[in-house]
Amino acid sequence: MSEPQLSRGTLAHIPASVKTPTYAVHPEATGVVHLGLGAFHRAHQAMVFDQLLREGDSRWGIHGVGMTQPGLVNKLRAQDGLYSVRVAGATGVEWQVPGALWQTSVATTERQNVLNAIAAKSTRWLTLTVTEKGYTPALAQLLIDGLRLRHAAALPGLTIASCDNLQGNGHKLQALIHATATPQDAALMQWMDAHCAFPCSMVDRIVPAATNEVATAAKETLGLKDDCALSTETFWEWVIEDKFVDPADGALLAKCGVRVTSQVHSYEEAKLRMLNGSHSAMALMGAITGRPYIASCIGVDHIREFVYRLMSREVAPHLSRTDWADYRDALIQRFGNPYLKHSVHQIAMDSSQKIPQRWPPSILGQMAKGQAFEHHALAAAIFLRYTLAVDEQGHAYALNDPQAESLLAIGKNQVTDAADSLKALLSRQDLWGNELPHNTLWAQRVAYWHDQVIHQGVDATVKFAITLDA
Ligand code: CS2
Repeated sequence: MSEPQLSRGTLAHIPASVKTPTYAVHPEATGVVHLGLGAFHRAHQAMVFDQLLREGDSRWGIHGVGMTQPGLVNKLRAQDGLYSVRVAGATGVEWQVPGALWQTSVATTERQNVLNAIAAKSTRWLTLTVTEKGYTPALAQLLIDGLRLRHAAALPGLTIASCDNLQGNGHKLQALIHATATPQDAALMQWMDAHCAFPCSMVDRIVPAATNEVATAAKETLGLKDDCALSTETFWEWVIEDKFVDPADGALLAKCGVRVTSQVHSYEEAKLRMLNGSHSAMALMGAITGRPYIASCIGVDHIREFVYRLMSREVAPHLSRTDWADYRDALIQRFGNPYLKHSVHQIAMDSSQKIPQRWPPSILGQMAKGQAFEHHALAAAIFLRYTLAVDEQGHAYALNDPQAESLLAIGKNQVTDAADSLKALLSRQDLWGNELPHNTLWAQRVAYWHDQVIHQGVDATVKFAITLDA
């Protein structure tokens, strides 16, 4: 006999200690189309929408769209859109099965389903977590085609909330749609600007990719097999600009703990530079030194001190968020959460798309004030070392990045010809912006640290860096 598996039909077998959905499901009347059905959405926004559904507001069921891979969508379909989430932190461990995912599609193979969902009468919101590299004309075209159907049917506009780790994500998405639209779309664009809202938003929760360990723990806890189980931390934050097609949505979200404000910018910049900036630095260090998880990196005294100094000395002075010291201390705690097996290679993935948001604003801020930027210069040197694609023990790893080919070409001779590699890396405006590639002091400091990293190794160099009064 096959093992009993999580589904709507087996929900009743789950122990009462696990929070399960209690509301009716209406797959034909989803209110939210979500693009990018990764772990993050399922353990963050889908849980906020689950809360709204629990409170009796049936307009928040999700039509979840996997952008390319049918694998996960198939697994979710086999479980009627259900999956369990282990929420773990200093206060303990809880399990929950959110029930907001009512429909699923795959954008590449079921494009028409996605367009129909965007143009469905019940749809009110469209949310996106398609990752930094997902902001392509193909994404914009999908939205244009869906909105065209919606416009033709004389339906109301949508609140379209980009939730990716990009500064000003709402503006970026709206601009991308405009840049992709053709002159024939002029009337549609006018309607979109007048009737749809593009709030900027900052989302935060550490949600590692699913692991076998979580699947095993889920089975023990639920008494059912769950092929889509996730693990996350207790902390979550969603800050969204007060800009909705239906203004009443702001109060509804706020009641669930979402911060609705006109000041998203300060939360975005703090999160991208403090959390994500430290994440990228640690992930690259971990990849090179052979430490598999973020918790294994922050658990090392000199790495923790490096991250503390990076945030305090080089990031914080340029933030508009004034409670940064508490934010920093909370982040260091969160990074150490032993339940989160957050792979350094998962975070190092797509570094070419992530670093531009995470590091250059702080480096430029320090330069403008005549202050040192040694920690970021060392992080940049470590990034170059990472492109060697082999760790300090000699184990090769893959560079999973849309720029992998060019990065590997830049990095391969860095031990024998460091100057050439440094020049090729630091001249790239796609990584560093317009100013840094022309800054000779920046180039000198990265070269200095790169030489240390190559000859002394990452750990010895980081240990040395934290003794400097920079
Ligand atoms: C991470 C983020 O993978 C990454 O690049 O830095 O996914 C991070 O875990 C989230 O932004 C936390 O909210």
